[in-house]
Amino acid sequence: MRKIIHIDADAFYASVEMRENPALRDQPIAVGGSSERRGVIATANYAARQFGVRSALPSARAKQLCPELQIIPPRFDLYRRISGQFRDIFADFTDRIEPLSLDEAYLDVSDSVHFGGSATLIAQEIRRRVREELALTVSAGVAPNKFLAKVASDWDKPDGQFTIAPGQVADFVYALPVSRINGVGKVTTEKLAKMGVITCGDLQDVPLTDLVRRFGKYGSRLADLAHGRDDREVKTSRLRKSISVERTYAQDLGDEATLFSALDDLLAELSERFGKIEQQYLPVKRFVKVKFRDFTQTTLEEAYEERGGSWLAVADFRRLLTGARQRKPLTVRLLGAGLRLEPRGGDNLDQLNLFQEG
Ligand code: DCP
Ligand code: MG
Repeated sequence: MRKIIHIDADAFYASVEMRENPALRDQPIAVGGSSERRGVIATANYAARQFGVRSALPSARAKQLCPELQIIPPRFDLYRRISGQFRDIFADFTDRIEPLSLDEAYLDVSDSVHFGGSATLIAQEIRRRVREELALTVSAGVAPNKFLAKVASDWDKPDGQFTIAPGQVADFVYALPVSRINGVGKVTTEKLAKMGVITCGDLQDVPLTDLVRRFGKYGSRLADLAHGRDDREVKTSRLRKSISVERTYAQDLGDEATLFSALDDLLAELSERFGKIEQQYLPVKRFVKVKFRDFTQTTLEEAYEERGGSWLAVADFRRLLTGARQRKPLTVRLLGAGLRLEPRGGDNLDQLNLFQEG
């Protein structure tokens, strides 16, 4: 029996823009192309969704639905970077990660030793860390397979979590509208409705031969899904390139003593997390990241000159932090510390290569 977690960030691009500019928090915003240039909406925050603003809607139409809507141009590099940070957090719990897009991934935690193997507690911890370290929210679904995990992550969105335990699968799918099956769009939903099929329970009653006749190969897949069966594996992703810990502070940090003590906390956590992967990865650089009061950020890094000694020597990181701070005379709202990594050679490398994206 597998334990699968599906993670999906809430209003991803829009939430990132709200994080970067808190003045946007309570206003309807969208990320997308400009309405003057016939752009479309990539996503909208929840305030804008109340007006019917949705992904793929022409921006001009979105402006009609919600005249106050602010449409922000996308910053893909930023979203990609954050996607990597999500991945770094997931990687502390399992190597078996399959990213579906920048804001979505499946995790197979069947063999995870964390939290006594409880996928629900792992998902909770992932969501807590994303909130604290990245100041964003993600929703999570926990289930015995990918299909149900994805349905579950959507169940309690935004900032929600929902578990479908193995013993609940039968009851859950029985009442589940077929329109919630990933891949069942408007056309298939209508086709099924004409056959009197609204829920997966209804779908279970349709003979397999009928489904295959009408939907071809997808018909037998539908029959499986109707029963909550899905044996697709989580296809694991590429190697990690860094490990880091960062925090956004409720109150800006100003004096050196406070900053150093915050850094100590980060290093303690970094050390614990690096310890779990130390056998597979060799640190090649250390870095410190600082985001100032004005939201500009800077990263200072240095290579390890000798590969030996302590990777996480406090004095080295303090020196980097002091250097990074000197770049601006402002207080600090976010602090991060991390290591750039290379896979170690030998057997471990071969093992890791098995997980590389094809
Ligand atoms: N996206 C896009 N065009 C689309 C759909 C999505 O450019 N038609 C982008 C913007 C989204 C991101 O992909 O922020 C993630 O897509 P999701 O479908 O997960 O949507 P959101 O994360 O924005 O919202 P939700 O809270 O519903 O997950
Ligand atoms: Mg999302």
